[in-house]
Amino acid sequence: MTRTYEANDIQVLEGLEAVRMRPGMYVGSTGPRGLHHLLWEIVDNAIDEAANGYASVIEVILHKNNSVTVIDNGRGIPVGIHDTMKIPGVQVVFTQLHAGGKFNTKNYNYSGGLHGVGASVVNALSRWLEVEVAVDGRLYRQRYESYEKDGKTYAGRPVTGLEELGPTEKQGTKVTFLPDDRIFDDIHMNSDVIAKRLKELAFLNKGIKMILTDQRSEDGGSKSYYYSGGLVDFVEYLNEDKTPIHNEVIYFEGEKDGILAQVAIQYTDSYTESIFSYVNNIPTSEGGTHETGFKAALTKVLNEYVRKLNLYKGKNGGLTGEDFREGMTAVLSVKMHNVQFEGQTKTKLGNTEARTAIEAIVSEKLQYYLDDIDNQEVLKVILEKAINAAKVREAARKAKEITRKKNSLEAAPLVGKLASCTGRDPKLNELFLVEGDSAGGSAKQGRDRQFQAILPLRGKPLNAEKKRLDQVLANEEFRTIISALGTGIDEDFNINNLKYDKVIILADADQDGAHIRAILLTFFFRYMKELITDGHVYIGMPPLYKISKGNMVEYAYNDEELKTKIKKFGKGYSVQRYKGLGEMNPEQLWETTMNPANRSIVKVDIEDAAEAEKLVTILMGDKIDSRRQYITTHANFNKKDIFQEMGV
Ligand code: TTJ
Repeated sequence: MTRTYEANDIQVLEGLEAVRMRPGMYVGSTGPRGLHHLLWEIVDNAIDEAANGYASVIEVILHKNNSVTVIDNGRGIPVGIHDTMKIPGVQVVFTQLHAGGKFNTKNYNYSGGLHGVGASVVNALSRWLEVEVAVDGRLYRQRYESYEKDGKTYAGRPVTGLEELGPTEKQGTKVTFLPDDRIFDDIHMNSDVIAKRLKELAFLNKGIKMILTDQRSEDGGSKSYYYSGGLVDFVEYLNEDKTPIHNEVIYFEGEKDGILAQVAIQYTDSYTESIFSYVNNIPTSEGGTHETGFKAALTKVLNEYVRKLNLYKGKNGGLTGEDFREGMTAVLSVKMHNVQFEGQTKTKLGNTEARTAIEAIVSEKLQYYLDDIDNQEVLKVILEKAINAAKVREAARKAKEITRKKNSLEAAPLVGKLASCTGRDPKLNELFLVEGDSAGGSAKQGRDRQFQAILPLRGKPLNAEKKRLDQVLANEEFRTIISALGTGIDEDFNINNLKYDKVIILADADQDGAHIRAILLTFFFRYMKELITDGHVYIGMPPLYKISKGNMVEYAYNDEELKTKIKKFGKGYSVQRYKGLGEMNPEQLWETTMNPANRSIVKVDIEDAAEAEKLVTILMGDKIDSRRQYITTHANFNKKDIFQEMGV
């Protein structure tokens, strides 16, 4: 037996004047939020009709006099006489407080806005409201008004009966109301706010066309929103300016214990997570039990793959939830009854049953999706991204631990390799990061110890294909650099504690040297950005050639210079090509590379942080093509020198 929804199904609890006495209790406030709540309340009803498959178009019209119309093409509110009330169903809907569709499993009704109060509250807080219902080829209309008479307040009183206007081709419900300026501070609704919400509703309810017409605007134009892909379109929209790492948006939906969940996910190459969650189309910005369930399932399912495929051998067991959510954009839309909202702004779902239901749905459906032979590539990129996140996190944690122990570190043997300077004014001091122990030794001997400190970096650990930052951070050399600089890193970074005005990277002019420079710069970019933006980082430029004739010695820093100098020397010269810093004795190193009077150093300056990030990503990324591309397009002459032999 199919059950139809009739006038009798509308439950009746009580009457209306109370709403005008305490409007805040029903719509939150008499400010803009409360005002717009009137509209959401009406729109929710139309959305329900559409969500049940009976309406496909919802139109909102903002009129010049600040009245608002909402139209749907659904079945129409019942016009039949209610059994106990003895008035038309539509009149019950607009005049009886808490009247609404009775809950049963046949007629889903998740309506309920923030306060779940219904159309009668809108009527009570309006100067007038008119409803037109087109049903079974007949058009009906009723008008309600709120007014004062003989010192008494009348709220949302019918001023006409339910009139039958005649035949119609149409079907659906049309409600127009004028918010009461005796209640609300300002009755002018904001078209942008409404457009944003209608768009959101169109994303959340696929296939429903939402139209907004603002007759108050100059062009009086209409905007419309329609997304056949629903949440999938939503996620694609959210990721519009990002770079997805898999093409297809992951989508699944499910139901458990009367709780429905729809989920859309796509990962991008970014490092942030953005989860947008909704309950009954209401944004839950503070999250809540449904989000907790979603996250728990995601972590559990993905960790199972990591374990099964034996992909990660982290010290502290599996990957964390955050690892799996790095770069994730997700929309979670839940439909359920008896919602309880909590939190500061009442935008946090409190129902405990939502956590278990959503966790069960997501566990099952996500695993099903990722087991699919067609989705193995998606699975792979997600796991790779998460494992990388875990490694970076682990390394960053280690590095931070070190800086936290900064004081003990300064005296510790770690810095033993550092030959510090005697001068105590950081503004005059320089720190040379020198590739290799032998060059480091020469630099120590050749330097001016008053203001020049030397930190030799052992070439090997840095050279050995340690491209990835997480591995780099775990490196002892970096811990030494961090404590030598004194600044701390990442969020603990404080430029005021910098012990050197210039940090000069001194590496060979070969591929290994270029690699070390890139790794160091990347490290600074990512964890000590200000060090670069404040102009403290330099690249030292050792000469490439030594030209001598008798006791005349000159140095050339590039091929051009070599040609000029050779010309100058005439016949009988000899040229030595330096293969590395280590070939220079301390005096030569001082003369050519360290002495401020002769040396040429290049300041590393990247204008904006965004570009710097890009540089880091490209330099550290695996995409050889984009690395080459980047360096060709962006590197100026000096920077080209820096990167010339990075192996790209
Ligand atoms: C009730 O049962 C019979 C078929 O229609 C059901 C119903 O109430 N549908 C409905 C209500 N469609 N649209 C509405 C509605 C639309 C607006 C704009 C405002 C309100 C209060 C209800």
